[in-house]
Order: sequence, then structure tokens, then C-alpha cells
Amino acid sequence: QTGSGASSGDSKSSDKLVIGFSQVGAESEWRTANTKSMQDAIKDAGHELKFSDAQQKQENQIKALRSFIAQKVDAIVFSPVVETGFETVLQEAKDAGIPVFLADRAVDIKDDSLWVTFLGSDFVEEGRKAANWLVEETADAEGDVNIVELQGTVGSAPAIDRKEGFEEVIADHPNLKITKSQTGDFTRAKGKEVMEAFLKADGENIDVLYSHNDDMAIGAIQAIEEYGLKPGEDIKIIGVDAVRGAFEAMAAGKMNVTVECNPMFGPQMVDLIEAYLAGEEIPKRVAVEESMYTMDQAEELLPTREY
Ligand code: GYE
Repeated sequence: QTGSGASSGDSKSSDKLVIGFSQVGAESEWRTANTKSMQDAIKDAGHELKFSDAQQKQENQIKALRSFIAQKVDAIVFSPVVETGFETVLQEAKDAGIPVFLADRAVDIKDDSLWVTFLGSDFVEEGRKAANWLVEETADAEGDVNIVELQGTVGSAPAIDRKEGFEEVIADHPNLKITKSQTGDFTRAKGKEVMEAFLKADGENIDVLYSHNDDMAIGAIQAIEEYGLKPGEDIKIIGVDAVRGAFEAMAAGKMNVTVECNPMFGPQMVDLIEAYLAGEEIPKRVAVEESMYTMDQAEELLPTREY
């Protein structure tokens, strides 16, 4: 199978491609870095990009995908806001012979013929890494460790999976307790707002914040300071993404750890699209490589961070 689509002619796949990219939004530092990585990679490869920002709304994504199909693009890159509800539109893309490449977030859809591959991080593993850090950090703790959780966007793969991985690990440590958990929609503003509510309800009893991304953690850090406590000391802060803002907060002693989720996979995605359209076989799941970083490494690594 060449995958170049019945309607798009013969040797197009080796030349300039038109690629439609339906992005989640611009909710976090991670997201803006990811958008730039994709834009740069597509441009550098000499292809044309049609970009659509969904502003974290599923209905906007469905419209964008339909518009890409109508424009007969050669390939669609799709970062789904949430996991469910995309069957119909993905079937329409398939019927039109347009290959869909899932970027960053997965879908929860049985028929895996509706996309070519999923390139993204292992969010469950990220949740486990965050919890494993906490298990070690609190090894000598006497009594309960009260954790508040800022969840990502409701129904999104990273929110579901980061919660799952974290809970899986702390289940073996009954003194580690999630006392409050709410969505902050992956944004700083919402992270701050929800943390304010957590503090108001239970301020002195919060030992740890587990935030599904760094931006919400950074918002929460502000709330904690305004409340009169020391983030990083009075309340330990765990984030995910490893964006520049997290390194700055760690270097200032206000954040303890961030689990890396690497958004710079634009070149890897373009390679996959080109390979597929050239008739090569592509694995159904491709992982992005990543690590994790602590406060004591922040100053040294900050200048080397790409995002
Ligand atoms: O962690 C968060 C962003 O889907 C991995 O989305 C991505 C997540 C990322 O808003 O900052």
C-alpha cells in the first residue's frame, strides 16, 4: 500500500506534501513547543502545513479534520483533545484515503485501522515515575503524607494515564494518600485557581502537590506563596513535562521534580509520514524518549533545555 490516497495521484508522496495538523490548543509551554517543533519540521522538509488550533475543544477538532478531508490533504497529523468520540470523522478520513497520524495523545477506539501510527509518550509510565520519586522522598516519613492532585484536561489521555500510573505505585504505600483531586485543564490560571481552593479547604495539611503538568504546578506555586507557605519545602511539588518554567522554579528551590515529556518530535513525525507514503511499513506505536530531573540538577541543565 502506498497510502498516498486514491485521489491524490501517483508520485506525490516523494515530493512536496500537504499536511494538515489538528493541534489541541496553546494551553501550556509544552504545547507551544510541540507546535513549533511540528511547524519547523514540516517546513524544513519542504512540505506545506495546514494548521488548526482547537482551543482544547473537541468540536473544533472534528471541524478541522473535516476541512482537511475536504481539501484532500496528503496526510493528517492529529493530537486528540480527548480519547473518545472521533470514530465517525476518522472513518471519513479513511474512506477518503487520507492517512491519519496520531501525535502526542492516543484515542480510545477499537478499530485501529483508523490511524497509521501513534507517536507519543508513555503517560502511565510518567505517572509511575512521579510516584516512585515520592515513595523514595517520603521513605522516612512518619504518618500520612497528604497529596493533592491537579489533573489535566478531563477525558484526555495524559490526564487519565498520569493518574493511573501514579495511583498504581502509591497503592502499595498506604500512608501516601490523595486527599483532593481536581482538573486544572493543563493551564497556569486554572492550576492557580484550583490550588487556591485546595489551600482554603485544607492548607496546613497538604504535604505534596502532584500536578499532571508543569504549567498547573507553576500556577499552584503562586497560590501557595500567596497563601504564605513555601512551595518546594512546606509543600513538595511534582510536575510533568520538564519545560523551562519548571527548571526555573526548581533552580529557585520552589519545585522539587519534573518528569520529562518531550514535545520535540516534529522531525520524527515527518519521517514517519514520508516513510509511510513511500510504502514502508510503520509500527503502530512509536515512543518518544525521555527522562526525569530534580531540583539539584536544574541550574546546570537549564541552559541546555530546548523547551
Ligand atoms: O503534558 C501538557 C499539555 O498531551 C503530553 O498536554 C501532552 C500534555 C502536556 O497541555 O502540558
